[in-house]
Amino acid sequence: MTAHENCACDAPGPKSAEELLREHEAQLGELLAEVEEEERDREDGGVSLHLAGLDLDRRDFMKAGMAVGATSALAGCSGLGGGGANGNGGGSASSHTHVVAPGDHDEYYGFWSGGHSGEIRIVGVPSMRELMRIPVFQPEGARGYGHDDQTSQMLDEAGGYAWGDSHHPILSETGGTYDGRWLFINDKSAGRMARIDLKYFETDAITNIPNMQACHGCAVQSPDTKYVYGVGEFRVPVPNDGSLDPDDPEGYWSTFAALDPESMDVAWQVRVTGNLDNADSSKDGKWAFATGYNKEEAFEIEEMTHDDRDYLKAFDVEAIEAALDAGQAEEVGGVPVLDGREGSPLNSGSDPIVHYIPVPKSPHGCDVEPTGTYVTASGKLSPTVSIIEIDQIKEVDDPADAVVGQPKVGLGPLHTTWDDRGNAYTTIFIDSQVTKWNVETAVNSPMNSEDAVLGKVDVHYNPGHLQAAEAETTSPAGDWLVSLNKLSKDRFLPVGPIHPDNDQLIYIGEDAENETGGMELVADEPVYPEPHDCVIAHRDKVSPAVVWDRADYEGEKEFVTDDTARIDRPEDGRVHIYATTKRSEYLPREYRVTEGDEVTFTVTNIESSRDIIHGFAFPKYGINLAVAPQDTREVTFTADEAGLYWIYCTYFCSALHLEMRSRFIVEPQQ
Ligand code: K7E
Ligand code: CUA
Repeated sequence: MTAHENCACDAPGPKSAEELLREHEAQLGELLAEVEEEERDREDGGVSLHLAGLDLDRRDFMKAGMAVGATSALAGCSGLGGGGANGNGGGSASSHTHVVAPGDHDEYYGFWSGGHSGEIRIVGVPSMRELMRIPVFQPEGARGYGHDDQTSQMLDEAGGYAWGDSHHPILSETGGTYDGRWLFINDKSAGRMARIDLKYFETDAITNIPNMQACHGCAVQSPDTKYVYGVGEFRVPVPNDGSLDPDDPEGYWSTFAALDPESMDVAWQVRVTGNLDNADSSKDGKWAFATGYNKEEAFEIEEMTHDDRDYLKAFDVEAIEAALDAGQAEEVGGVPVLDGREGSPLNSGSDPIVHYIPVPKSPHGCDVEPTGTYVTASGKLSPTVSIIEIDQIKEVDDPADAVVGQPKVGLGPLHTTWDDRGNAYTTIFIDSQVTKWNVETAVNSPMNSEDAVLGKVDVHYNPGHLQAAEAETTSPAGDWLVSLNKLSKDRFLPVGPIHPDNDQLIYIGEDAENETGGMELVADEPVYPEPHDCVIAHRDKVSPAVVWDRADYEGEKEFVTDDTARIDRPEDGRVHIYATTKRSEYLPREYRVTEGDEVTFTVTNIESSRDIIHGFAFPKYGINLAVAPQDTREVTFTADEAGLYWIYCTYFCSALHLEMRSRFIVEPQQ
């Protein structure tokens, strides 16, 4: 089959949804038959499924997904049906309880990305209870994020956008395991990377990465987090100021960025051929990997998905550092950039900085397994996962020879995670399943065979990422796995046309010779759109403070006490109010300023009792501070309109919480 043979996009005129669906059903049926046929003919795994170029909207695509279920005899799967033909889906009760009794704690912290809600969510695993949300790329009222001077300035300096699109939360590591210090998160809606301080569970830095739009993949350098990697997905003209011909692909860049985790400054960037997608680090830190699509460097979907192969890019970190030391970087947008495109001088010698390893088309997931021997790339338009032996990358003459296994796992493999017994778990988007397979078996069996597959479990529906407990470390826990499913369809009470996603908890602690390989679906969890990925750490590895340590902001902000609460007027037109909060009053009790004054509030919560938070809401200026015990927040505004305004407490802190309010009086100018 040629790439365009089944492409509906060539058809003239708009079609009805029904026509498109019928057409797509027929195409999928043909494709499935063809995959079976090609598999017999070919040993190299170069199966191409031309799905992306189909001119279908999302809903039609999903309906077409059901057609895959209907033709499942061909693919050997049970598709999207509620209960599932393999008897593991739907409403079956589980023998593995995930219920955490009232007052008991979960064993794991889960850190979820919030997708276009721009946030991070903390979820207890295995209860799947949402414990907290951490706003990252957007202002948020409950935590006063983007309301006080410090966080609003941070958001402004990072571009001042009202939202973000967070996909890949990554925990910092020491010695190859989570150290509980930081969480990093990309922003696909801009070229941004943020850091969350896990002492206070707050965003404390956001970097706007130059020469990049759509920072997608995110990884830390194992084992000790010397770098945080941010991966530019979209190719964009550099400089992007209208001076370049937008129709000339030559002027477009996609870059791989390494940030210093302490300063969050960009340490270096590498420019590549094609674009980039997901990323991971080798366990010894010597390699960073990124999948990519569109090596065609095209602007439109049909051309982007034209070729049978795309690349897994392997970045040789030592070679990159040597090239930087040798002064071979060009400064662009204020950061050093190395040219890592195919055939560039830095890639032509014996020590290329980027190795281009061909894998079946449009690889998406990029995951290094726990022993660090292999990195996998999942071809989202191929039914296989490619296994690359990391030590072979420098040894082989033909980069393709570094691919040492290619198990056939199902239609639309996206992401892979790991247990502690040498098994991999891959989400299968089109089949709506998770496939369990053994890594060594896959390496030792023929390419494109199902020999390594241990079982499949239906998920509901169309999974993106999945993540097992401790799976990014060198010793995964091997008990719980979460499948982050894009669609929930009929799984919950309907809530209007925009549905929640469905995160499903799967027990993977026991291997079994049954259809699921022992995987057991345990719980559904509706989630607000749209998490992409999560990372799950044992609770022993995370130890947040429950009350602020004022030493952490000494010298930056004054810790106000009832004795030092005051109203200063350092100069004409400037008022600085130092206030305390406690149950159930603000001190000073009221504030008088003059119209036009620039006012700064420094507000300390002088309580030291756990979980006694006071709000400081000033609706007139769109302000709500959340001041935790022993914390101090500052906010500055101009009192530009005479009148009386109530400041009130937004956290229900005591029986007299409603009375906890103060008058802010703006007197007219004389
Ligand atoms: Cu597959 Cu952004 Cu990792 Cu979504 S990405 S699923
Ligand atoms: Cu303080 Cu309510």
